Amino acid sequence: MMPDDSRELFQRHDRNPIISASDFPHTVNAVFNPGATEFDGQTLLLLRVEDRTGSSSLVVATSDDGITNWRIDPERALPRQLDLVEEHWGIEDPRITRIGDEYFVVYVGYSTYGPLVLLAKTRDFMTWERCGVLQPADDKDAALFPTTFDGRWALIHRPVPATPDLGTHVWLSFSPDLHYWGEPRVLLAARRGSAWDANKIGLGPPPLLTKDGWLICYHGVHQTASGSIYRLGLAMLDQDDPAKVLARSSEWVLGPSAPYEQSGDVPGVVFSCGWVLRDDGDTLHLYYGAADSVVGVAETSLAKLLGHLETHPGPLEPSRRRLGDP
Ligand code: BMA
Repeated sequence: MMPDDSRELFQRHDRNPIISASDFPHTVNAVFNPGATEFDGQTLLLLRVEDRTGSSSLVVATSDDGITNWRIDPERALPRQLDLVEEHWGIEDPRITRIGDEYFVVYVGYSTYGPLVLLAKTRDFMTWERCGVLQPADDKDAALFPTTFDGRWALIHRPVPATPDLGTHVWLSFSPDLHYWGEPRVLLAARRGSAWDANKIGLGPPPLLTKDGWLICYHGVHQTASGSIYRLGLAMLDQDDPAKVLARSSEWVLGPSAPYEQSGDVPGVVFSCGWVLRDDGDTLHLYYGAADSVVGVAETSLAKLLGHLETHPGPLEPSRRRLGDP
């Protein structure tokens, strides 16, 4: 690992991009936005693989060290099911939550009615049980917590409102049975004005339990004259009450700057659906899609991320104070 800039919280691996379309045995358009977990002593990525028709499926790749020698296993895939309206145009952006010895994969189904949130379960990434729709269209960027809260499961998700001028925000909903979802509320509101996370945000990887609470990584979509910039920032939720936001960083912590993040199908995008905390309890590998084309990995220290949230606190809610107010 060569530090690319020691002032940065995340260090990109010098082997980046670690997986590209050219690593596949057959022709594909792009490989990006993987879910990530540890499985059977290896790092397992569930890659979003976009074929040359334009549709995506989810394919497993594994590595002993989480950085090199990725083995792509097309046999271990969750293929989109063309005959399902919910998956007709593909399946995208999986987030993996391990609960007991099952892996709950929350992913986006590109349905004929728009993108929606789907759940599938597996024990081995070979055989899958599809569990249906968790949130109707338009909704994406969703993940489950690995534990219940007062007997209720919790899902972070990102519906797109009919009035996007008022912002596109991150929501939290609860369920007694992973089937019926309710108690929806805004968890993180998109900031306004010049902020890096103004107007449109969405969850990145699943929440990670730390000594300070649930660590959240989310993306902010910054509009510029030449398109959108997708960057990542941090927030912290209360361990017992995930609806309570304890901290939210004022600054983004990873943004597109490397050549493979700046050129591709969608230049200017870093988009993460998965991270893995290593056995030392501090080394964290963040896997991300770069420019909607390839997969990168960036390393950081969990202690540093928690420290950053303390030293760079942002307002939890937009300020409503007016000039002249006391
Ligand atoms: C989001 C999702 C991601 C994609 C990103 C940038 O809306 O569709 O899959 O990486 O846009 O294009």
